[in-house]
Amino acid sequence: MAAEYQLYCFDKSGNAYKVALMLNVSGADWRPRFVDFMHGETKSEAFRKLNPMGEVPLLQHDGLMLSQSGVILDYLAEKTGGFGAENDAQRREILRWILFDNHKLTSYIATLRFIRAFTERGENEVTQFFEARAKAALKVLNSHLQNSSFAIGDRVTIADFSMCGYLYFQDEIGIDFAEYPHIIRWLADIQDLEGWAHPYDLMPGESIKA
Ligand SMILES: N[C@@H](CCC(=O)N[C@@H](CS)C(=O)NCC(=O)O)C(=O)O
Repeated sequence: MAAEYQLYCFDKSGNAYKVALMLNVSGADWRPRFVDFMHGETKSEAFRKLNPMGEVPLLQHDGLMLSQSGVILDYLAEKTGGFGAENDAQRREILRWILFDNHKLTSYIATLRFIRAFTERGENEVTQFFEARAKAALKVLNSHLQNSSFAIGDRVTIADFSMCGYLYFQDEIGIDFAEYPHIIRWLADIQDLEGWAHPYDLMPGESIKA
């Protein structure tokens, strides 16, 4: 029987990981569908028919095809009843951190990591620029986590899943996380959740397809 949720993803995608992690720690019945990003599948006509934005994650559920990790996380919080807001103030806080993540944290870190880990471009003005922007965002998050166990208090929410998306790829980002001790503590706390797995173990890649 087909799994309830089908996630279009690949193992190098921290954006897809945000959703894969949510599905896994929620104990959802889900199955990954490998998207061969490294060989251009997201640019293909067939994929653009599924998602005109040409991106993973893409979640198929109940006749819907959802894109944008923040939207999918919000949808899953509603469907599973877990890791979402318990009141309006929390809903706004979750949205605030997800927007911060999409604009300032993931965007710079993901691009920096991509250039460093998957291209031969080497260090240049672009990597310098992205590194400075990434570090500024990490500093904001680190300061916040000094006084808060998780993004919005003592409870893990989808805002945490969004922001941690790329941060388990530390070796590939090329930034020393020792400067961000509260982020290290927070990542370890998320890692303690039942169902946590590293992106490379949770989603299919070139060698393991699903
Ligand atoms: N804001 C989007 C970002 C998604 C994104 O950048 N996905 C990348 C993989 S990590 C992608 O599929 N890129 C395809 C391409 O650029 O062709 C989200 O949160 O879902």
